[in-house]
Amino acid sequence: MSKRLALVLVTTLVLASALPAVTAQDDTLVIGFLPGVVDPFYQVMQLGVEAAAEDMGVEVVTQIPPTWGVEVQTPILDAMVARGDLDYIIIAPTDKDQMVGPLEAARDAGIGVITVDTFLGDGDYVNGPVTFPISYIGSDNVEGGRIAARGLAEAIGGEGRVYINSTNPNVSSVEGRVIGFTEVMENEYPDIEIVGVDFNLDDMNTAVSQTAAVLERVPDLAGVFGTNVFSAQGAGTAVINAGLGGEVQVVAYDATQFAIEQLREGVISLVLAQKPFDMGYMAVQFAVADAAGVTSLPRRVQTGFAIINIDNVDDPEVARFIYQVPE
Ligand code: T6T
Repeated sequence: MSKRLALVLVTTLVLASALPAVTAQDDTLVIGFLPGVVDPFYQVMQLGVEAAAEDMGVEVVTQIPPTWGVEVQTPILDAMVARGDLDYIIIAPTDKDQMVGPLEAARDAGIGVITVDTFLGDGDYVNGPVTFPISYIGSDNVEGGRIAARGLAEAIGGEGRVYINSTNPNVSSVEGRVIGFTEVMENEYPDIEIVGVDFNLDDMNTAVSQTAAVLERVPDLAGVFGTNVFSAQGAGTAVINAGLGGEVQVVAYDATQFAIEQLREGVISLVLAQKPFDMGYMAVQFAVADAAGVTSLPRRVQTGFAIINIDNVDDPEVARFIYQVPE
């Protein structure tokens, strides 16, 4: 064999061995991850998404809105769709109706939609008004609201006036929590009155001032339900600022470091930890399975809770669900 022919052969072999790698890279699934806002809950969810992406060899493009709301989330979604390279999008829609149109556009662009934490329509993707998403993976928030109500009722001895601080109407997660909480108080605790619900638009400072105003207006307030990270943090802070820690009981949805510290201080009596890591991890698994042709994925997956109180907070089986976010 001439030197020249040998060189051509070697070069061809080297190129050929490089080819499969190039092809494999082209076939890599690309998944967009668009949570609701920067907060510890979604940061833990991101850890789940990234862990699954690594385990399954897919690429993830993450965009996290700086503030909560349709007007912030929609342009980010549109830009992600416009990239043209996404196969799936994992999203926590910030409104159950207003995000339907933008996500239908994503679906029409060939992107599979998986909703996590919050759902579209009524969350029934089989028989409900919205059926195009592949699945909803998240908490049963109505049940979570019921658990919060029973916890607060017990903490205040089954009687008194209570108040709810929440984020926005029309967000499936917090809306469900308020529904479940109200249902239990009305049906099971005739001696408990809900004095009102305020919406802080997911802003902690607003939650602080709203709760402070209610503490002024209702001097015998017995308890507060903070329906998410910033609501509970704001409600707890207002109670502490008013010097009422331990007198006005707080129940917190979401297991942040703040909630756990205040549980230890006796300001917060119950903390509901959701399972955001599971939501993120499973959503990536679902995308991979869908891409592989799996047709029997459940259209709704409930990820459950860890219910944390002062008696079990140090149990490692419970404490593992406290939201641990990278520094
Ligand atoms: O409570 C979570 C999430 O479930 C909700 O939809 C929005 O608020 C959080 O992200 C906590 O801040």
